[in-house]
Amino acid sequence: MKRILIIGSLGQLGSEIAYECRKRYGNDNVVLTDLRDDINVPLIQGGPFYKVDCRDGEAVLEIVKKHNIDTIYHLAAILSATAERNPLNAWNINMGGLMITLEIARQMGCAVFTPSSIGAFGPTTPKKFTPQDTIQRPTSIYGVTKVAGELLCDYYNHKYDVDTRGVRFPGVISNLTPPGGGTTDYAVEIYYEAVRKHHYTCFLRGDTYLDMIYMPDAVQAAIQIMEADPSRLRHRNAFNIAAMSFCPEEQAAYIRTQIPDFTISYEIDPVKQAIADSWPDALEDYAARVEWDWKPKFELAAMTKDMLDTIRGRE
Ligand code: NAD
Ligand code: AKB
Repeated sequence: MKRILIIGSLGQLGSEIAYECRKRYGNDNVVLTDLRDDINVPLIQGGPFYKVDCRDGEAVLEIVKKHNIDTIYHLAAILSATAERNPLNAWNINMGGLMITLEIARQMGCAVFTPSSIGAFGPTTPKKFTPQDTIQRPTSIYGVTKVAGELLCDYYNHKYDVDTRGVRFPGVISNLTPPGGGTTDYAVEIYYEAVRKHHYTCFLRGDTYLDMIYMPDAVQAAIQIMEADPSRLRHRNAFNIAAMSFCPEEQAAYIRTQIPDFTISYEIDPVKQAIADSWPDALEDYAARVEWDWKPKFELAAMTKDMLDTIRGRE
């Protein structure tokens, strides 16, 4: 039985990985931490939870020892759009937190999952069918921390044999916890506004293609890679994973199949548009498919129906 620590557990990804891990491994075997404790009350009350800064190494080490943790999901981070407003803070949290996690994993023999992102690529990366191993010169501070994080995880694996694993997540679309300040947040907001107002004002251009993934597939990827046979993993960290690629115009067209009078207009945010323009249109994910059998279930039509049905059911 795994004993898991999830750092950054109340965020968009952390909250859903936490629910799934508690279902699979038992509530007491899944310990949660976050900087905040004012959301997701059922999660906080459903098992061990600590309000802790991920850079507080002593506090995190104590939790790892107390709960005999063997696997850490490190999910605390500042996302791309927020990071551009305060690069120093983004660097400190994204790199400081990861470094502490890897050091503790080295001392205590824990496995570590850390997500990278499509943000680890930049304008000189091939935009279409982006290969697993290719040019990585990102132009956002978020991307800089993601590339550095990928390298750091590789380093702790090569140098200290820490069992580090990870994926490059596309923009994650979900309906439990709101997204935390990224460039791809529009693709979540659009569904809420479609149900509430039948209209969405998008901050990206209508023809901006980006990779996206629906949360059930994202959670499956995070758990599946940690359970994968290590002897099959040629890449350990930063596997490209792809599920769907679309632009706001296409997403709006799919929404119209469910809400015929839905309309979209555009008020471009130049900072977010510049970030999106620097990212790939669509990744190639052959390595993940071959090395740990990655296979997403959701594409745009099925996700759109599920998102709209779920949000309508709650409104
Ligand atoms: P999020 O912003 O929704 O959640 C991050 C969580 O970390 C929040 O609950 C926040 O309170 C917590 N946190 C922030 N600073 C902290 C600190 N100093 N100490 C402890 N906790 C702190 O982010 P997310 O979308 O869940 O992303 C999780 C990871 O996945 C990040 O590494 C992110 O870069 C990566 N990722 C996310 C997406 C996406 O679309 N959501 C895509 C690619 C990669
Ligand atoms: C962001 O937009 O910052 C994230 C990501 C793709 O990493 N959603």
